[in-house]
Amino acid sequence: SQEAFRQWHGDKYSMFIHFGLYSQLGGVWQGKQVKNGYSEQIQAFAPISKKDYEKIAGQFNPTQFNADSIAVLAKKAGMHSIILTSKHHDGFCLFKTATTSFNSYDATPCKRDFVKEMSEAARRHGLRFGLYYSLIDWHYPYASPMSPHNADFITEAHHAFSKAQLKELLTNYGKISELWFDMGANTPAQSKELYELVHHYQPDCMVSGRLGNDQYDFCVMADNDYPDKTLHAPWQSAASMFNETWGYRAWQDRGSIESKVREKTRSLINVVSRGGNYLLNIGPKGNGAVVDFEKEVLEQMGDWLSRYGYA
Ligand code: FUL
Repeated sequence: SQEAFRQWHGDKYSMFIHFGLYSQLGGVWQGKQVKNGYSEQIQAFAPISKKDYEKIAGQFNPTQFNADSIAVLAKKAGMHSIILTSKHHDGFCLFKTATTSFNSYDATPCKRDFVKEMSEAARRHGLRFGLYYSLIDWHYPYASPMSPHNADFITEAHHAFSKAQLKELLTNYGKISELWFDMGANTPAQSKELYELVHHYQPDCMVSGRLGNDQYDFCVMADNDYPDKTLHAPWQSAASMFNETWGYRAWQDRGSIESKVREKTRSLINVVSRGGNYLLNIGPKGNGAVVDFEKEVLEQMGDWLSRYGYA
């Protein structure tokens, strides 16, 4: 609806969070830095067998993950909503689900539902809350072994699984501001069905263009990209702190805080002034702590925004 669009567009600047089992590896496998791809996809790039990867869940206990302090950080940064990875390509779910035991509640010692924690904290601090959801899940054939690009098609079983998960996500966690589908090779009928399913449960939830087949409420630019002129259709630019990864990378060369603040503030201005929404990512560590560098960058950007009356 117009109202849903108006609200979503009003967010302008939001926080993306890539967090999952991969955060625990920090871009390192068996003592080696895995350099050939995003660290959130380390399972495919290292590569790591399913069995070994699943073992990581047995040690997943992010005692430093504090949803309230993340929400406070987003507020300080001048952001208006938070989008959390409910499930990335590895298929590990950050929510308690009946569809698979490979989730942060059932497969880990911590027994936590991070979607619940983050959704509640966001609302407590006056922020809207949305979900990233990958349509690729490496537990399904043809969506293996690695990137979106070699997923040939989504099987009916996989599609049914996604529908069941989406129903949970859209009915158990209150209002979801946007569903950030990440690309899979849906058929037109599958995309349409998922688009309708989202709006059936939550009519005002904005759906990202990566659902495919022209079923969307807003377009998402290529990773870290934005157009050089004003676009009149609803659009969003998703940006990582460091272009090479979204998930935590322990060995990342971060450069100076000052130049990062300048770079990201410039992107924010370019995006928003051209009519887009800017979604800036953080990749917390495996123990759940926000990386100090990222925290500092967001706080300084927030200071700048409030100095000019925007936050
Ligand atoms: C991409 C994914 O493949 C990356 O891992 C990341 O999640 C980015 C935001 O979207 O398509």
